[in-house]
Amino acid sequence: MRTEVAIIGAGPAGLLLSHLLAGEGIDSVVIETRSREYVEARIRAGILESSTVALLDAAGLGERLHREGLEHRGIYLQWPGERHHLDFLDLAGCGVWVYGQTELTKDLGRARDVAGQQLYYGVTGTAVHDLDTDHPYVTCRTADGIEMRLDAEAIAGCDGALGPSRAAVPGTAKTTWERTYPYRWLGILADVAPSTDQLIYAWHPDGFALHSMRSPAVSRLYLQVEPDADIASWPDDRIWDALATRLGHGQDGWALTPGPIAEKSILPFRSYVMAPMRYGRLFLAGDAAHTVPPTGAKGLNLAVADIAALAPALTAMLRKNSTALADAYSATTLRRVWRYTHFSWWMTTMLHTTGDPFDAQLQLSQLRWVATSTAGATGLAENYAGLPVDS
Ligand code: RFL
Ligand code: PHB
Repeated sequence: MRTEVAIIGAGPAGLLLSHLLAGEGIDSVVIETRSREYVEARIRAGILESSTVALLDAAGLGERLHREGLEHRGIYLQWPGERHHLDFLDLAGCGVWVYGQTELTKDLGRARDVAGQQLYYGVTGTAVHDLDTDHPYVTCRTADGIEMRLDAEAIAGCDGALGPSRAAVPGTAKTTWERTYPYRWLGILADVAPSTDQLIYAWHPDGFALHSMRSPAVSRLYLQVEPDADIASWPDDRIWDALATRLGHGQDGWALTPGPIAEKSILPFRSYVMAPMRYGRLFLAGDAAHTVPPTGAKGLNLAVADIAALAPALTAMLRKNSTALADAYSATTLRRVWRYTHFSWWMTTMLHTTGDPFDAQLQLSQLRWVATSTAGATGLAENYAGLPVDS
């Protein structure tokens, strides 16, 4: 089979790329190792920056998001005895949107169906070939067991942190940076109305906690846990007790309402960047090229920002025979990647306890400054609510 762009991965990055390319009349084929049901049900990100929403609007993908998403002015930052509101709209001129990655993935999938996109779910054995030539190709086995060879002008590696694209770039052609953290998150989805109108990020001596949400009826909450924590040692009652303590149940009349837990899991937690984000005719985007810890709510937004740069670069390369944007893609994109890698690391190290009493005092001092100084609060707001997509 022949196409113009072979896209590996039907996560937000891969689906959005196929959508934007189709808008330019460029043909693509998307291959995905998981089933469509799995991809659309996978609970992950929940926060979209204004620039992400603006891009989705411009691409005709924002209708349900505006109808069902929740627009938030800011967040609460708290530590024992104190809760401060940071108003992003006042501080940085824009807010954020709560809209689950599951919903965005479904919207993208529907839009691709309407356009007649070729999407192959359930493929196995994906491999990329001849990347340093003008005729790269991808091979895999389809869900029906048919061996497929996909010849393309370019390959987009949108296959996340565990996909084959990263590994296909030879060690001599890339530099990687990595940071692991001595903790993980236990995340729950609960069928109960959120106990807050905006997200609460809480520092606590027992560990960090986050109160997020998905809708007026569904809450999403997280707890910092030991890196080797076992989900079996966290029965529902223990989770709700820890959340109540860390989020300040009873403080100034605030109450956390528990409810039935629909899903719980322990999440990976690390920073990773690979550069350049291109090798020959293979272009990497989203989690395939970089991973951030979720404390800054940046992963999905970064994936969208990568695609906002990659789609015009591939269009210019394939339609105008101009490689300037494609040649600049990695350097341009990595500026934002490093900004958000730093921001995610900064939020993470400010909010998670390490057991070291000196660290705790520094964190509390930093939190007080961020919450009470306009300069401090504006720095957090600009990074969290989002820098312009081309910065
Ligand atoms: P994805 O979503 O991982 O999609 C990659 C796809 O590639 C497929 N794949 C393959 N396909 C074909 N052949 C192969 N050999 C393949 N190997 C893998 C995979 O099955 C998958 O479908 O990457 P993409 O598109 O780059 O999107 C990135 C985002 O998913 C990710 O950054 C965010 O979810 C991160 N993230 C958050 N980001 C935010 O912006 N805001 C948040 O609030 C936020 N919260 C989160 C998060 C990530 C989390 N987890 C689980 C890591 C909360 C959590 C808990
Ligand atoms: C989420 O709602 O899943 C979420 C929100 C904010 C974060 C991380 C995850 O920083």
